[in-house]
Amino acid sequence: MKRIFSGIQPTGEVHIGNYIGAIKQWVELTEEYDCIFCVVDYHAITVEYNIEELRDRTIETALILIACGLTPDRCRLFIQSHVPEHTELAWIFNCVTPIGELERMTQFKDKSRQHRANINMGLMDYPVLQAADILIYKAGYVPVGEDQVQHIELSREVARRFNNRFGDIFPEPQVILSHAPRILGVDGASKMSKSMNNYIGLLEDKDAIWEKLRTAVTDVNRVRRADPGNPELCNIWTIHRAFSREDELLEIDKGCRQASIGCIDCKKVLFKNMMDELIPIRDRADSLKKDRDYVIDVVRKGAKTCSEIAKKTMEEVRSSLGIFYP
Ligand code: AQP
Repeated sequence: MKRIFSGIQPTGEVHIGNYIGAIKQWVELTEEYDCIFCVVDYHAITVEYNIEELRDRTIETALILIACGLTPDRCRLFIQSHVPEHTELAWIFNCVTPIGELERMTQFKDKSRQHRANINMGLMDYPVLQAADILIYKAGYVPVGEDQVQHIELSREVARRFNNRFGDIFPEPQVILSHAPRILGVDGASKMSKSMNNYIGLLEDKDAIWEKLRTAVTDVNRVRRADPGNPELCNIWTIHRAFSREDELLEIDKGCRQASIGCIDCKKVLFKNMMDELIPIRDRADSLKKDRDYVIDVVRKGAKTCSEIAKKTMEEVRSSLGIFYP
């Protein structure tokens, strides 16, 4: 069975960009692939963070993934730091990765601008650790949002360089993009992001979600209700496509272009469909919150089975490198 790996950072509240850009697709892919999903806590410490919050966010993120459908009967789910071979392999990959490749990564440039006082080595090395996360399991496919595509290309490059120098050990992983690879924030300007105040949280309450949706930027050229709109220029439309039925989408597309419906009418349909999908997730998350031991048990078992694979890969890697390891 073909293997998939993907991860999510516990840097903040999981939002609908993460959900429709990645997690929803992860759940679908468990039908066809051998799936490994991970809460990547070591990635989260590359920027300033609150120590107590990281602990809570890590287990909360795992809990949300389970509530979304990534249950232990469908996939392996664990926390990155519980399988230390990830960082061990990252060190080895550092030795085949030119610094220039890392300096040109868009995320590194963006995060360096956002965190001028803390441009640390980990921030630059982020994609190398990501390559190790994927390749330690020899995963051939990585479902991610558009923002991560450049990093996966670098993982391919790392695998190629390693294989050329030390022998054919790693596959060159391929990206699987979802149908909603880039969701903008409610500001309609930049990517919906945990670290920006522009997101709709997956577990936010109904009123808060409606308030954010109601005021979210749509097609900026549609100033008055009587102006025809263009769904292709509207961020709400990209979210609609992930939550609404085909017949509803056709009707809204037509109504928007002919100005027979307004943005609020369109948002009301989206809100209803979003809630229909998100409320069962919230209900499952609420029950899991009452049984944190279950969540801890899931990630512990996930780490145990992933460790077995990771240890095997590291044996191969050390042997091919010429490391003395009796
Ligand atoms: N706005 C988005 N649209 C589509 N996909 C997205 N993803 C994130 N934001 C969007 C995808 O979600 C997965 C997990 O994301 P992550 O937490 O590992 O990475 P991130 O890109 O750093 O997420 P954020 O929310 O933007 O966090 P911060 O603010 O900490 O940088 C990935 O597959 C990602 O592509």
